[in-house]
Amino acid sequence: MNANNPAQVMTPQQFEQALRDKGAYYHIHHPYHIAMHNGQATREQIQGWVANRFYYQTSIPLKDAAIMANCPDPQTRRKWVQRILDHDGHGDSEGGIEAWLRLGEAVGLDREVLLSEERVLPGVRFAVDAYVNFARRAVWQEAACSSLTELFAPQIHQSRLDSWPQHYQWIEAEGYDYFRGRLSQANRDVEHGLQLALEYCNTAEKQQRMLEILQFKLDILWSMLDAMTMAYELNRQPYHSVTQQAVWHRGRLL
Ligand code: AHQ
Repeated sequence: MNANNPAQVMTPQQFEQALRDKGAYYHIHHPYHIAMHNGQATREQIQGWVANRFYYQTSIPLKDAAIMANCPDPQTRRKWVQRILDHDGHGDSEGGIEAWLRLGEAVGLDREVLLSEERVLPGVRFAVDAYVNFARRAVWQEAACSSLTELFAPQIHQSRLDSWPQHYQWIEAEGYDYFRGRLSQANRDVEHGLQLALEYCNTAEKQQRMLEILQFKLDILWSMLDAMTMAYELNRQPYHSVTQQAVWHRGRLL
């Protein structure tokens, strides 16, 4: 069995299993997510999560556009463009960013609070910007396959739909539209992403590097929740020892 021997190339089945095994480090296992799932999150912790994750959501189309800008293959681009449309909207479909703004309103945050990015913590911004900048600079196949954390996403969206409505009666039901929409979109994304990964990673070196890239993306998702834990659970937001004001930078500088 060469799945555990980095020097030898894995079969596509073994490589897919090695990618799926990375699910052990998915942010569904982060204490912040577990607390939200178990109904132990406060209104402030939920609002903080929604406002910070909005920065991730609005960065996804920039990430996907960067991948398209680096991809010379029309067949791939015509599929990948759907990801941008899923978020930005198209025709009479409002898109995921608009749906997330409605999630914001459902948890008691005005659209302007999300759009202003005033609540975005530095650690969240740095993690998300690392993802966008990786996509701008990386070989397009590597950037495309870094989206494969979505192998584990349908489960996390479903877990919210299964638990939040009963735990958080104060959240308006319209807010859950985003998670419902992602169930099918994530599955479609993964089908394409997995096909790209299995085609592109045809050597042991490429397979090991792709596993490292997937870990990088898992680290991004985990680190976002670490920043939120510091701020909203431990009350140690940046500069808390100097001021209770939110003095960190807000602009998208990169
Ligand atoms: O809502 C999410 C989303 O639109 C995307 C796009 C995709 C990518 O291109 O990296 N990843 C992703 C994810 C979304 N939601 C996260 C969540 O926990 O709600 C999960 C995340 C992912 O697994 O990468």
